[in-house]
Amino acid sequence: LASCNVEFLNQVRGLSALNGDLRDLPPKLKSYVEENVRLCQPETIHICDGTDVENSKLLKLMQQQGTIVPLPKYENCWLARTNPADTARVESKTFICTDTKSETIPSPKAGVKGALGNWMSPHDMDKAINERFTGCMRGRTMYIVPFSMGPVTSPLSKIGIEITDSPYVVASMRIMTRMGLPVLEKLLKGAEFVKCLHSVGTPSNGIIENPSWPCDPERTIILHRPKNNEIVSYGSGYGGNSLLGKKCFALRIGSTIARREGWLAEHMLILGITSPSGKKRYIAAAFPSACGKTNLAMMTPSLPGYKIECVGDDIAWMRFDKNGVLRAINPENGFFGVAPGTSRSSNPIAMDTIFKNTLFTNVASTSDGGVFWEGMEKEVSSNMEITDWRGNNWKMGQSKTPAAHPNSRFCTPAKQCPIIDPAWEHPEGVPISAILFGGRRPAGVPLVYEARNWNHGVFIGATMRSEATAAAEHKGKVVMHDPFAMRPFFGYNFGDYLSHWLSMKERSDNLPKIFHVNWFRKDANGKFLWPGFGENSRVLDWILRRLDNEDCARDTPIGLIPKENSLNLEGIEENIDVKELFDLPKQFWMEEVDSVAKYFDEQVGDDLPKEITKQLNELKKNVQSM
Ligand code: GTP
Ligand code: SPV
Ligand code: MN
Repeated sequence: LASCNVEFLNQVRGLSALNGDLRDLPPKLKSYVEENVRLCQPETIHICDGTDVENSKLLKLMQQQGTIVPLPKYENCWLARTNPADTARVESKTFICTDTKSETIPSPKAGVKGALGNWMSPHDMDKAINERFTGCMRGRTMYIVPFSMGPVTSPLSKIGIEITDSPYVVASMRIMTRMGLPVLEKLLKGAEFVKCLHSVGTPSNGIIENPSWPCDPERTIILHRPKNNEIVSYGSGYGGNSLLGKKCFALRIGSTIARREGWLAEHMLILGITSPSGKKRYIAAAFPSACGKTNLAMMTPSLPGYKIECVGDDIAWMRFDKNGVLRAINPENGFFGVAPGTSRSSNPIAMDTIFKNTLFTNVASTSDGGVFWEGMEKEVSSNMEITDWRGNNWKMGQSKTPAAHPNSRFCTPAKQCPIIDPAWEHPEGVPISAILFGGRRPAGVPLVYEARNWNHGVFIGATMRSEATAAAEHKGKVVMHDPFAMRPFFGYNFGDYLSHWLSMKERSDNLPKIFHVNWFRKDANGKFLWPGFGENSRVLDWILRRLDNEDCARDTPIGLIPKENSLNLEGIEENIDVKELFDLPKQFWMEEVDSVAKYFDEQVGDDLPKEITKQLNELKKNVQSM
């Protein structure tokens, strides 16, 4: 098979009959496929059309292979249990390849490990690919997945081709992107595409320990070559490592395209909010992984008269239109959401979305054919038998390990969301009035504050920090710097990224206002000071009033916070310690400024735009005079 080529496969194995005809592919796509058939040497090829028939076949195949089991309690729902070594993104094995290192990352200070991405030379990337991909699909089917990020008809959308040997990836891409024939048609008309090559791999000793979830954790690698609009991912079948439209394309390659074309590709939810007076606005918000985007995007407001509608929960592509209005599309077609913590009380809208046509990964299962995870304790009867994410018996209140993996997820079609925004697929995108930054800050950072202007807002995004979560391989709850919630997703040098954000100011007289929020501040006993979830509508209410220029803010050293009694707390059940929620401890902020200064100095150095240094000096001066 070493010498196999597309024509050969096509003719000898009757692949055109199997699914699609390779000879009909547009020339560029055909040569991309041929090249990778030669490299990966698959047994067969399958061009995905995205139809129900195709999907059913794939689901059946995955059941036979043991990759998924049905969840008969619901309609068309499935559970995949991964190899326990393949449960989250692997940031340390993720690289951007450019001719020079400085295109990818700022130079960290001597002796300091860079924390703003990993660079690889073109030579090393080619080597890494050849070492891993040569013959890696022997005995397997190679799926050709044409997909669109964004509605197929939107001028803001972009096309990708994912070549993969994982039916799980195909089924997931069908949910997360627009996949199949309409995209092929667009390609036939000459559309460009981002090249995405993926294999779950085979360990170098040839032994696949867990045949229902093949992977190669030791050699896993996620590579991006922005110059060629090219992504190559090996060894993992999980989430952001393998569904290449998501973080790899929409954020890492996306941000490099956005920089070239003058727009923004961001790790942000998009929501529509209608106030009691009937005025509707859209807000985009960047929180790091597992810090509340899906929950805010689908929030059920506790404040009477408010309505939230969801455009997207993870990624926003935004550009200023000719009138200077920032317009955003959600490039995705589904939600790949964190399961634990999702419940009728925290996120009823998600619960009303996910129990049909959903692929669950690494959640626990119940003896009546349903799912279970931490947070669902009140939603299963106590005599239910539970099997944990690893497939072992699990007893509520007795087992020491969690039933569901902390990064277990649901993969579900966005259109099923009962509050999906009527404009969520509008080709021109929705107009953004405010941008929120936020993270998990157990101490010192108030519930909400407003940037004084665009540059200050960019500074606030640049100085974001958050506790580590289970979405990647970081251990413990250490507070990490995570600028713009993009630290794992920058496609190019963070200093240049900041300049790009600062330059947006020239594109509009009508810039969105920028805010910082923190739902996660804790009291001395480690209890959250703010109830969060639906109560976050009270913060959005204040933000909307600020957009209407209501005089409800007062200046502080760090920005504008609500004037006394201006945050609407009417009818809230919990006792809220407003004073502590908005307290600005001088010692904390002195340390914060030092930590940010050290981070910029060690990690960004000369690549830090002067304006950001200016903002930092200003903050320092303000904090010293506290
Ligand atoms: P990614 O999909 O990884 O990008 O995560 P995300 O930003 O969409 O986070 P998500 O909304 O899934 O929330 C992650 C976790 O934070 C869940 O366990 C939620 O229950 C919890 N969470 C979300 N919002 C709040 C909140 O307002 N308060 C508190 N205390 N927890 C929250
Ligand atoms: C995140 O980690 O921010 C996610 C999940 O949204 S993944 O698709 O794995 O990146
Ligand atoms: Mn995310």
